[in-house]
Amino acid sequence: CAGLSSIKQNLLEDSKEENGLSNESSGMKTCVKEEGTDEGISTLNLIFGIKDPCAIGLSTCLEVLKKFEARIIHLETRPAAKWKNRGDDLEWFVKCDIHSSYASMLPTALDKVADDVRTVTEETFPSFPRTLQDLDKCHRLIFKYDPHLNEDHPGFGDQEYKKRRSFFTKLAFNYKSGDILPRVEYTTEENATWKQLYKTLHNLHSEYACEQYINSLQLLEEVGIFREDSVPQLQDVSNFLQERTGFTLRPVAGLLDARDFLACLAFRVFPTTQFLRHPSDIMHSREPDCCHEMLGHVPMLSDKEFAHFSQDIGLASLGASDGDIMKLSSLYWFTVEFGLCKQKGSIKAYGAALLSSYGELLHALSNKPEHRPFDPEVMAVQPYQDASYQPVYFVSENFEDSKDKLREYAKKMKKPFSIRYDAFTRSIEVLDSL
Ligand code: HBI
Ligand code: FE
Repeated sequence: CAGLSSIKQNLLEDSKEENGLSNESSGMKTCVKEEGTDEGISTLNLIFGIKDPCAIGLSTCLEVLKKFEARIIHLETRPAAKWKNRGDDLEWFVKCDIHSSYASMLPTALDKVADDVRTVTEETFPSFPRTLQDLDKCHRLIFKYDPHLNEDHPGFGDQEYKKRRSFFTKLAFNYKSGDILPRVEYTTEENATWKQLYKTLHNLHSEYACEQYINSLQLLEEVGIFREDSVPQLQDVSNFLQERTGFTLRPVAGLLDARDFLACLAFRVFPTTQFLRHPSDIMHSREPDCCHEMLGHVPMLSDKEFAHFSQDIGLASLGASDGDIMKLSSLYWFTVEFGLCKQKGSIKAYGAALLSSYGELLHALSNKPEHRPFDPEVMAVQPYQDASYQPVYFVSENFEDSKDKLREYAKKMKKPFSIRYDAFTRSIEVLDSL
């Protein structure tokens, strides 16, 4: 590193000049917090890589901080986020107090001698769950199709049905992460609803469902978890999935807020409704019910590639802006709910909303709607509707290809931090944050 010091020193002088700090008596006085007052002092959180991995690289950066009379509160070396693509795999995090009038200059000056300088503030991203227990707080519901509130709901005038729904709502709200999933004694009527839908859809699946779905469904039947006569129990299904892909279920009272819903996916947790649709409209349900979860989502969640893909949407959602949550919701919609894929020269369904809906499955695979190639940029902004059949569906080449494309898309989402999922502890590690 010989000679580097003087080169960097020159850079530093340049930056000082550009910033109007040409000499030590530039008028910038002490930045140390005065006792009892925060006036004029800003706290900066800086993250940067050093151009040279030897110690002098860091000391050059610290020189800049010294010139600006920054008071270092915290200095840390840590692994750089993998996707940053820097040669060096370490980066530095500095928290410092600096006179407010120079707060914007310091990152610019540092940028001359360091790599990829970023400032992080506490307000720049929404908070998100980091552990399985935190998911207990991800329970904001959307009351769009609630039988108690929505006159169009087929159960609106049915007091018995509404009482039963309140029972399921309580079950979901009382559940805490780590609890055994509550077993439900389903009524004869509920089991009859399940049976009718099960039999009807079964005939279609062999022709229209993707092979991953068909294989999983067969396995679920073989082990006795899926049976024509009785609604499957969440605990049994959750155990089944956990052994295959690590996904587990947790009960939910209805349609969750998109941010909360997607956050669960990041932990390979699938929020699952336990109630059944109203018996007056068995072939159709505007809200997710247990039939939709079991016949739509569960078989696909036991496929490794698909599980990975689903978790990736969830991970991308953590700390994302509201705009990006909308885009990820749209992506979720056109894949996990309404996705089609190519298989052995024909197009098959893997989306849960299709696989659990007799009418839309036939519509999606007919020549009426438009079939477009899988492209996250397009899917993220494609308007969608939940009141009638989709006019457009997107067709994946395969799940691996879709996963890679989704990852590329997620990388471009602006976040002031990066995250890693620790599968052993089922928790999220946050890098670059405070
Ligand atoms: N909530 N319970 C539940 N099930 C879903 O499939 C679901 C949800 N909330 C939002 C949602 N799906 C999507 O439309 C996206 O907004 C993520
Ligand atoms: Fe769904």
